[in-house]
Amino acid sequence: MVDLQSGAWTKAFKDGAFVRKQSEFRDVIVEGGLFPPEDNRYHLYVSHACPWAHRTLLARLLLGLEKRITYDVVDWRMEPDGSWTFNPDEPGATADSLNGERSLEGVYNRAFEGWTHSGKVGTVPVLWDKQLNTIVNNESREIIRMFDAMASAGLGNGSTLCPEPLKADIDAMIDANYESVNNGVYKSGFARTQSAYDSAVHALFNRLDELEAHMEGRHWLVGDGSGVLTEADLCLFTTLVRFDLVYVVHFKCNLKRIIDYPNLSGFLERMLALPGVRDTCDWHHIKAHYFWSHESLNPYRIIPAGPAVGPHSTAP
Ligand SMILES: N[C@@H](CCC(=O)N[C@@H](CS)C(=O)NCC(=O)O)C(=O)O
Repeated sequence: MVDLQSGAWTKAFKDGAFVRKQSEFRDVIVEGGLFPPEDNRYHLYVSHACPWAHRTLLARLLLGLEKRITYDVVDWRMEPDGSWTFNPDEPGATADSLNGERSLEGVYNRAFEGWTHSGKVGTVPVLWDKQLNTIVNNESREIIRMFDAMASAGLGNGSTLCPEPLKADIDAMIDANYESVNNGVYKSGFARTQSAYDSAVHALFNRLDELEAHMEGRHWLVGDGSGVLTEADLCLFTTLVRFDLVYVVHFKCNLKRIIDYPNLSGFLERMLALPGVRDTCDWHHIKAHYFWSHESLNPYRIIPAGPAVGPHSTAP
């Protein structure tokens, strides 16, 4: 769909409500398949700003796959048409060390001839196969599940983020949070009618209220007792950790802040205390990206000073 404001392919809307595009590459890493679990075969393209891409870096870290899967990071500036570029001069970003492309679109073109002319825009994360030189998958939820399969195949640190007996509960929790929370912040922010905004923002806070109650006495979202760390926690974390920093102001998600929810704040702190997790959070990339990239929401690209409180309060 062509965006009538910019003339470019950007976002799809239905009755003023933002509709997220489906990911196009949906192959799987599986033993005996075209893409088997193998050391140093797969490469991630991520943005540190992006909550979906952040999930994949967290799974890579927590499953002990850092030495098995390489990655590159795009610049935090997303162009008005939704495209990403590589900029090794930008702190925290890299060149495309694998394919030498200047933009992520170039990577998509390598996997899908004519991508540029297809009217589509390449999203992050991208999981690339260095052997067959193509994209395996560009859907975060599926990528983290495949990383678990790689870890189970003996490439990881022996842990799992998706224990078989909890799989149904994990999927149900991820599903329950997807439309209302993960996508809900975008639906609130990109809404083009009052009613689209109202319904997104209330669904979002209703679900956050439910999650706050659910987390009473628990450490993690799923599992008996205080729960066990799973994919469901990663998927919620990457949205919540951006919430007070960006979504409250930029996406008008301002009925409450995460810091106003004691149990959800505790959950954030617990996630951030896991070894290496804080290092996956680039507050500057996150904040600068949103306030700079969505010109229609913030035409002068002014980056707000706050918040003065919260885990990211040391952000410049
Ligand atoms: N469903 C995808 C969503 C990925 C996504 O939308 N990524 C955003 C960055 S946060 C992107 O690359 N957007 C570029 C665009 O839509 O043009 C996933 O979970 O992996």
